[in-house]
Amino acid sequence: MNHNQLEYIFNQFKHNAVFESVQELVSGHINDTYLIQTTNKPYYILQKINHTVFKDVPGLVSNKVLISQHLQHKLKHLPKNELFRRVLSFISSKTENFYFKNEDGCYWNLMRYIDDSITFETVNSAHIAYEAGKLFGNFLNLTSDFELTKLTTVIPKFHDMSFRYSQFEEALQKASQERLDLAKNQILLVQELKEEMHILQRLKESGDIRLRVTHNDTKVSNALFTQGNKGLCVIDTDTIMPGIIHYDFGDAIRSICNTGEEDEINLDLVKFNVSYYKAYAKGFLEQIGDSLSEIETKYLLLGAKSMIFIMAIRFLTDYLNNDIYYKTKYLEHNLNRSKNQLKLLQSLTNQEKELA
Ligand code: GN1
Ligand code: MG
Repeated sequence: MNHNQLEYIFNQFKHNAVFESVQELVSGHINDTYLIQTTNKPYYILQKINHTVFKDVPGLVSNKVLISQHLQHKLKHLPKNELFRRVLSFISSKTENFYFKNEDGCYWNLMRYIDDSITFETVNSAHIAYEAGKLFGNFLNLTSDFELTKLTTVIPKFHDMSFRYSQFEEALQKASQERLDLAKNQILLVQELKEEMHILQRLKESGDIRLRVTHNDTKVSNALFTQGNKGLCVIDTDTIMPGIIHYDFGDAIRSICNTGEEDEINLDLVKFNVSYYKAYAKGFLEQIGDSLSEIETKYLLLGAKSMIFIMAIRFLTDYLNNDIYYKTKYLEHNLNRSKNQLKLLQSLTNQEKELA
């Protein structure tokens, strides 16, 4: 996409800003994200939504906007400027939708950029882990009274373990011998863990664990912090859907407690940090603990294990399928991501007694 095309798309939204320049932000695995710099602040984030992955983009955008409006309403006592920093705000397009559909069939959406904030790919202090716990816990708390039926299920069975496991088994049937050989150890590990990793799935299906509004992509890079390292805003609300609280607790732990990055290939650097787990859990439970049922609380740790596992099998499955889902930069990228997650899971399991 060149500057002129991006400027054109930016100007299909209702704002009074003058486009100055654009910079691609390369962090997500799915969508394309651009920072639009304008002659005056605020700047904006323009996003092209991957409609191969997200089949119902209007539904996705509707979820994001409804949740933002809900949060804005809850926080309406805050000064406007502060509110803009704490909640994502989406800009309507000139066609009155919160997205713009280009002639090529691609969907775009625009939001205000929250400047003067920082993000982390890996966490470097228990304080950040604690702040992230408070931030995501508060997000779930504030959205807990949002009516689930208003949400579109943007990716059916997104964190459904039985579904992900069956996709893995299907990939095993179709994969090339070369990839099967290279992934041999990871495949065996996944198969060994199958039973334990279905426990939460069954509790969800039986209704013992209830459905709530969940974010479903609570990796720490989806949390903005202030320059003073305070939790500020939850971003990337693409995958908000009904789910169990363990998904969000677990996915945050998956990224916060990994001493290495998700793409780290030196597995000696990938360990599970117990003190960050405790700090995250403290912040999280301070915000939402009172409204959790006994069974929800009891299984939080298994939630962390299950989310690490689900990401390990999703990366592994994509590797076996010849990398058709996630953006990859080199041939064994997905396999290495999967090894990383499995190493993290093993490290957690080795330290499980300290976490109970
Ligand atoms: C994808 O694109 P991004 O980074 O927001 C994925 C998440 C994974 C994540 C792993 C729709 O999110 O489920 O946890 O990569 N999103 C989708 O980093 O598949
Ligand atoms: Mg995401």
